[in-house]
Formats: sequence, structure tokens, C-alpha cells
Amino acid sequence: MNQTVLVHLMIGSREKIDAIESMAELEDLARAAGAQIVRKVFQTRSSPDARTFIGEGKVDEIKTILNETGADLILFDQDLKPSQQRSLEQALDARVIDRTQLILDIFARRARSNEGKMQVELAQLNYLLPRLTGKGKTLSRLGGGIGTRGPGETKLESDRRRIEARIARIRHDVKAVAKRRAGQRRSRKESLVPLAALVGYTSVGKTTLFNRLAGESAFTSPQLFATLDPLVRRTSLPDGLPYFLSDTVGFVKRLPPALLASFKATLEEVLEADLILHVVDLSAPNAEAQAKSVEKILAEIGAGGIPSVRVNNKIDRLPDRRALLARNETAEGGVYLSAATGDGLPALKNRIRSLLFQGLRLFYIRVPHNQEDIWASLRKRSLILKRREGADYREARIMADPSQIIDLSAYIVAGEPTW
Ligand SMILES: Nc1nc2c(ncn2[C@@H]2O[C@H](COP(=O)(O)OP(=O)(O)OP(=O)(O)O)[C@@H](O)[C@H]2O)c(=O)[nH]1
Ligand SMILES: [Mg+2]
Repeated sequence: MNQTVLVHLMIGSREKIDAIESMAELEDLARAAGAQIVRKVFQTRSSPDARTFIGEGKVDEIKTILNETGADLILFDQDLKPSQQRSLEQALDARVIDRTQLILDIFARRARSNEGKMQVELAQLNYLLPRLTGKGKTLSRLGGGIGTRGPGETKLESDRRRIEARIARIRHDVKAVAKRRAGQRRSRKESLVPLAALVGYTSVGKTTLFNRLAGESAFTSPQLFATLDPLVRRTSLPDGLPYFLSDTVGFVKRLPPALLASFKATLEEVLEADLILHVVDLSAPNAEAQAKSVEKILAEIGAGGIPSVRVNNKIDRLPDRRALLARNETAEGGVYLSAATGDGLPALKNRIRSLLFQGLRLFYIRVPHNQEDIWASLRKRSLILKRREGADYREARIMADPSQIIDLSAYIVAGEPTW
């Protein structure tokens, strides 16, 4: 276990509260990677020092801390330039890593599927490439511990060209996966079945809720970033209305750009969604700050315009559970629930129903067998819930926007059918 010192540089007159929140998150991330935090160091400067980022004086102060505590890892809350990282390692004679490297490291530990592994490796290689020149301690001193879960020493030792070739190869493979995903998305779209995406800060309970709604048993864990690969399942509401539900990778404040690029295919599921279910862990002390950072990232990836509902989870951990559940009675605002106990789940399903199927109505349709073209056009304009073959007719229960099927009114059967 690494004894770790955390460092944050406040630049100019940036708000202190931001720095404290950011450090709290860094602490969670570091713990998730198995670090033991021995000290948190803040520094204020009008601009970062070109060579040491935090300035000579602060470097000396950290050196003293290292001597006192025996810490062997210094973790910077901001991203360092490769040259800064090298100078700091030389001056401190200890490993120095930054926020991006830490997150990449956690992702490397979590990746299970091929796709996840590919994306993480790509992000790592892209991050490491500019750091290869000169081979500082970062690359040469690969012991155990945080920041060492790189793509493997042999690869790191090989020259730039081989790494670039590897990047090209993975990009190619990732493209193939993206293509397959695009194909799946297209057929999903053609089916007219809408898509809801579970989105949120890491560990808020997205996968737990996904399992509840889709009847799945995808992996959940109290560790951060348990989910890296997007999962999409077809499921349905209690009255049979079908929809697709996707589970996605968790966010943190300032998700590294190297990751956003590599996980673009994953995030595309979110961009395609008809509804975003923004899951928030209401029992987290900084729930509001977490929600804000998620909204910021959603806006950055271009998902700001998608209808969204806030799903306040983990109310079983709060004392005023009942009062929160009662808020579900009003149609406005977010939904309050516990994915763990299932309390409040019906309210969420109602909300999904009204947001995804707004404007659609249920119809019963009867089309003679010799009118295949009518059937084909119906498929393009409505959601077919159930169908039945009769001797002369094909019948179906459909959901459609009434204005879309006006020309087919002759085929609409009044009343409830008996099947
Ligand atoms: N008490 C309580 N715990 C919950 C609830 N929902 C989820 N959890 C727990 O919170 C932890 C994280 O849940 P996940 O479903 O893995 O969270 P996630 O948002 O998918 O997390 P990542 O995929 O890691 O980003 C797990 O230990 C869950 O058991 C809830 O409603 N109440
Ligand atoms: Mg998950």
C-alpha cells in the first residue's frame, strides 16, 4: 500500500471551496486505488512554476513531509507536464503521478472485457507517448503500486514507433467495435423502441438500478468505476411498453480528456438516448457538487439538450426517507428512490413512461393479409407491442402518435380486443 501525499495548486484567486472539493474527490480516487493518505498539501500561486509546478519552496516542504512520514508517492490533483513530473521526481526522489494517471490506473484495474481493456490501453498509451522521451523515473522505476499498471514494461521500453503502431492497431480495433455498435444502434432506432440512459457520478448506484429495471445481474461494487463497458438491454414497463436501457461508465469531476476520447463510443450511447436518467447518490455529502460536475460533462459531450430526469438514489440511508418518497407524488422535480430496497421504483417507472411515451397512444389494428404494404408502413411509424395472426387478418396492439397514422384509421379497431 502506497503512503501518499496529495498536492493541489490553487491558481490565482480561484475559489478555495473548489480546491477542497477537488481534493476530497482525489482522496476517494486514491483510496480506490489502494493508497493511504498521509497528508494533504495546498499551495497558492498566480501561475504554475514552469519547472516544478508548485515552486521550489513547496518542493522542500514536501521533501520534509516525505522524511517525516516515510511516504513514497506524491499525487498531484492537476495534470503535470512530462518535464515537470521528471523534475519533481528528481527533486523528491519519489514517485510523482497526476490525476489523469491515477484515473487511468483505476480504469486499468477495472477493465474486464476486451473492449474495456482496449479503450483503457489506448488512453494510457496516448497519455504516455509524450512522456516517453528521456525516460524519467516514471517509466524506468516500475515497482508495485499506484501508477505502475501501465500497458507493460516491454511495451514501454520499446521505441516510440512501436507504440505508435500499437495505438494505430487499437484504434483500428476500437473502430470495428464502434461500427458494430453503430449497427446495433441503427436497428434499435428502426424498431422505434426508445432508449433511456443511466448516467451519473461513479458509485451512485447506476448498475444496481440497471439490474432492478432490466432484471439483469450486472456487476456492482462499492469500488469506483465498477462499470467501464456500456450495457444495453431491452426491457419493458409494467404495462408492457418496451424501451432500451443503457448502463454507462461513471463520471468524476474533470474526467481526463484522454479517457473521454477513448470512451467516445461508450458515450455515444448517451448521445443517442431519448431520455437521460441522471442518478445521484443523495446520501453522499457532496451530492450536489457531484451532480453539477456530471451536468457539466454531459454538456461538454453534447448531451445537454436531451430530456433528463434526476434520480435521487440511496434514500434508504437517509433519516427522512418517507418525506422524500412522498415527493414522488408530485409530477415535478426529481424522483426519490432506493435501488437497493426498491422503494420509489414505481415512481421512476411512471416517470419513464410519461417521458418516453409522451404523445403516444395505444391502438388496436387489423390488417388483411393481402395488404403487406400497410403493415410495412405501420412498422415504420409505430411501436408494435403485440401481434397475432388470424385466418384473414393480422392484428396488433400498437403505440403511435395519432397524427402519424391518420391515413390508417380504416384499420383501427375500436374497443379492447379480447386477446
Ligand atoms: N444503501 C444503498 N446502497 C446502494 C444503493 N444503490 C446502490 N448501492 C450500493 O452502492 C455501490 C455502488 O453501486 P453500483 O450500482 O455499482 O454503482 P455505479 O453507479 O454503477 O458505479 P460505477 O459503475 O462504479 O460508476 C454498491 O455497493 C451498491 O450496493 C441504494 O439504493 N442504497
Ligand atoms: Mg456501474
